[in-house]
Amino acid sequence: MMDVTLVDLKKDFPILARPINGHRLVYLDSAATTQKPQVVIDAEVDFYTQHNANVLRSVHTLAEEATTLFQNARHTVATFVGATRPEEIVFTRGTTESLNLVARGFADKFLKPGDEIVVSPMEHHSNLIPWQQAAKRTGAKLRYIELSPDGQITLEAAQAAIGDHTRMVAVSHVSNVLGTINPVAEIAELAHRVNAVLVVDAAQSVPHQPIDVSQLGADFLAFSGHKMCGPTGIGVLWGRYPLLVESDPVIYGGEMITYVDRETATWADLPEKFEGGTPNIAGAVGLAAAIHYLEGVGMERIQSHTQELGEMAFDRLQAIPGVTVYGPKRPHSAVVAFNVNRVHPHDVAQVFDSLGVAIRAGHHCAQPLMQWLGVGSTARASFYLYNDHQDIEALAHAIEETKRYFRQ
Ligand code: 7TS
Repeated sequence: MMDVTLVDLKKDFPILARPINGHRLVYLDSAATTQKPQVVIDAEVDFYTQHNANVLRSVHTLAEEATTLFQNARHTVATFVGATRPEEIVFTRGTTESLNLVARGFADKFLKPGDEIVVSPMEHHSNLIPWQQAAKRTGAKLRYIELSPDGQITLEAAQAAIGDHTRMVAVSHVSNVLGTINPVAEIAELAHRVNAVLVVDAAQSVPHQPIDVSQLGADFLAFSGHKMCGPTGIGVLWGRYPLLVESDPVIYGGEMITYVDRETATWADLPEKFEGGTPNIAGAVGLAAAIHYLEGVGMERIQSHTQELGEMAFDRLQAIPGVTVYGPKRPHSAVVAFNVNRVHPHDVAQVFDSLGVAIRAGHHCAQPLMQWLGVGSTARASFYLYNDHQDIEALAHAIEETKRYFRQ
């Protein structure tokens, strides 16, 4: 473990030293993408300056070095999430591509007319539209787990939605809007009781907490490198080995075959079957560097730090008159969605930006959730390991300034 307090970590992220509009940058948009520590930037630069070559193809020295680095990155990811074998790790562009891969490669083959896919209204569009489309293609039906008034999935609600016709359940581990932490292990039990397959969108959980796929009970798990200090354009699909073996490839081309003749082709073993074309090699190397960095800090420490920030921000904002905060009070992850009464969230974000405070405003790619909340959009502050209590004060100050600006 690194001998640093989490507050000192700001130094590891060069961009955080950049002033924005004459102010210290207070970066509160990590749920959209996290900043990158110097070690991750260096790992990518080192790859391109010292080892760059395509992977799994040529026998020259650089090609072998690049292949070793790429496969080492796969091992790093496998160990990080507790996969039983590295072949269970498929590199993708991100969570979105991972979930689409399951929908096309597995669900299309597995689902029959009348089968049910269970989702929740809090899903990011990435974990909803692929299932809407899979339902259209296969004749399956979508069924929703209804949320509790504060935006949680209760076991009773999950039980009411998961039944004899359920073949797949697709839920997020942590909501990117409400900050809800869903009871995935219990949902897994309900799904498995009826022989359904559980797909977990872990885009907002893998960056924040230790994950062991064998304990979580998921059958597929999707996440993105860029939300955990890694580069953009690299993500992961983990799947149980037999389910991946059963799944069809969805990208056809180079390096995903064993034999091709004029009419037919046969598929390579896992995971190459799913990785047609040249992969994001430098991205995988950068993701491995990010994982080593996070492990150096300690995932338990990151979890307690970012959850504390989320809960503290929730309480702080809820105490400000004229502010509405969404989602459960406890437990609450590192994401806090809110509205300032009678001020459009985009205007809120604009005032914040003038103060150097970066937040997101909009529907957060969760329009059915906005419909459930009865709002068009919200502002959202989200935290990561480099944020601290001062950043929450800056958030609260920016809200007061917004109210002053709009004369409330
Ligand atoms: N699922 C969840 C829960 C997410 O938060 C996101 C991205 C995705 C899937 C998609 O990830 P991608 O890497 O494939 O884009 N969420 C956000 C967000 O909240 N603001 O910007 C992106």
